[in-house]
Amino acid sequence: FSRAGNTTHTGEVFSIPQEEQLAYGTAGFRFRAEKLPFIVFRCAYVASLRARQLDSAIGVMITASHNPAADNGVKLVDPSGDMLSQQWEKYATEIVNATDEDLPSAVRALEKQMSQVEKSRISSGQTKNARVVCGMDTRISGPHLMSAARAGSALFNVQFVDVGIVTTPMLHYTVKSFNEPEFAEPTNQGYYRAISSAFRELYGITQEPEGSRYQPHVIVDCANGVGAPRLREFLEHIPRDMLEIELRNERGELNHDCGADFVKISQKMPTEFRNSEEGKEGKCVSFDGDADRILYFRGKGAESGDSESVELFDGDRIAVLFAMYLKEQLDEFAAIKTNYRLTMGIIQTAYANGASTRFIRDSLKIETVIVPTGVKHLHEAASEFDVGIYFEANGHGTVVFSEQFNSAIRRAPSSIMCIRRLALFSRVINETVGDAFADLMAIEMCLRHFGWSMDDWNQKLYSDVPNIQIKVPVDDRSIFKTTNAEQTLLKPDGIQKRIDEDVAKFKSSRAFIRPSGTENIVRIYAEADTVENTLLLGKSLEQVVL
Ligand code: 16G
Ligand code: ZN
Repeated sequence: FSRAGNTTHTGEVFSIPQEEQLAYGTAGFRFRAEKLPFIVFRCAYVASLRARQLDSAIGVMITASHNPAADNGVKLVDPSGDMLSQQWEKYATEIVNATDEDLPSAVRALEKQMSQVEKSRISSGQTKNARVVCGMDTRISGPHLMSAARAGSALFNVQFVDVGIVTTPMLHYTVKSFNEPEFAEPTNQGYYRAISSAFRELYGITQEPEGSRYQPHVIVDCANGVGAPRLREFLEHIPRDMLEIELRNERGELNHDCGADFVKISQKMPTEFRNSEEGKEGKCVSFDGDADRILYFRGKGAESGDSESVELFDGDRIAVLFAMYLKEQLDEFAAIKTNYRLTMGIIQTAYANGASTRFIRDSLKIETVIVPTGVKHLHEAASEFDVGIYFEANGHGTVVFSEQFNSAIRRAPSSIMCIRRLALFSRVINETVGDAFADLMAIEMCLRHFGWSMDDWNQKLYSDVPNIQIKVPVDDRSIFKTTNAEQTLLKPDGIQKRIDEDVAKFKSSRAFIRPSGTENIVRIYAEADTVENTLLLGKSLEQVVL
């Protein structure tokens, strides 16, 4: 696991050249698996440094989510269970890019930044809670990378906890549980028990309204990933008469022809759902490879003339469902406890369907905030509210609750129904990060509460406006600079003006162009009043960047 600098014939050592530098991106480090052992080793090393500094558990997750099976990646998790702080993303980048020769000085520079308290804790050996907690998805490269992580964290003598094959949100939850023992037991069973017991209790106090059309039956596309084995275990805690869940795509090739990313981008049925009657009529759900994303869908049916196309119930529609349920409870609460005011907001990105944003603002009268792509931006903005709901249209999202919410609701034992509902809902949800299992349970509970079928969930809110996404390969995406939460291009000069002119030609239209954070492409997003106009707008914008 070493990375020597380039040596000249005189024996002088150079650092890693700029073009070979690796950066901790929105998804951590992600590459073809062969490239990763060294990177994972160094990341675990960074994690152990941080664990020792804070005398806490730090997480290392080995996954490449929805990417192909031959890829892998690594992300670090902060002690609270949240994603790594931005400051430490920078440190991780520096340590991963240091040559073996440069490493000691890179570490010294980092240690210089530590506070006196942290230094004295380390020198007095007060590091008994320092742990690196490491999990992996089902990729075959996982076990080897796990051993690289073990070796990396051994350098600082920090305990290493191998939690094996888990979903990304389970790892986040376990890290939080190590650091806050009252939260849950830091094991898979601890996670299953905490979420399922809140679900069962909430089920017990949820009445279906008269004339309910709710169906407690769901078919899940597991993307042939870690969602499959862990969901089977989780479901042992959920009685089948409360919710019946069938699993598909459990053992084939990871993310191939299935999974939330495939369904979202292709808008097609995943494999094992095609030609199935239930797939067409029923309530279907798709996870991604590490089960931190969830989408609902159903077949459009034979009458649409296209038996493979799906109707999507995306992250926006899920966010609106949560918002309606939580708002109803919060309004009731406000009527009783007039001395408390709990705020609620919904965080979206530029990709949110315009119809959803209009519905939230105009009909629900809830504040919306648009932030740049990437979960950390959404999570941070959501934390400004007492109840902060965030979702990317691609299905990554959750709800976060403030300290004020905790004291008014969670720590206030109460027989008042709205308070119990809020308290239990907040325990079904995994606040640390978007979680397909927890979101699934929370969504089903909201649908049951409203007595809604898929038709109801679709028709009672808003109709998605037609939209399109186009990828355009470019030589250098770094020349594209955006502002206004990625909705306006500042550079290259003149492009934004052409976008504005094109957009003005169509009704109810909206469009933006942004550089991808994960691939060397720019992405075009366009919306307009009809499918044809959306295609026309998308095509004309393609000409702008080509
Ligand atoms: C990363 C982000 C995801 C975002 C995607 C956008 C996290 C954990 N993941 O996968 O939220 O939707 O990047 O990719 O933040 P893009 O920049 O290529 O459009
Ligand atoms: Zn994922």
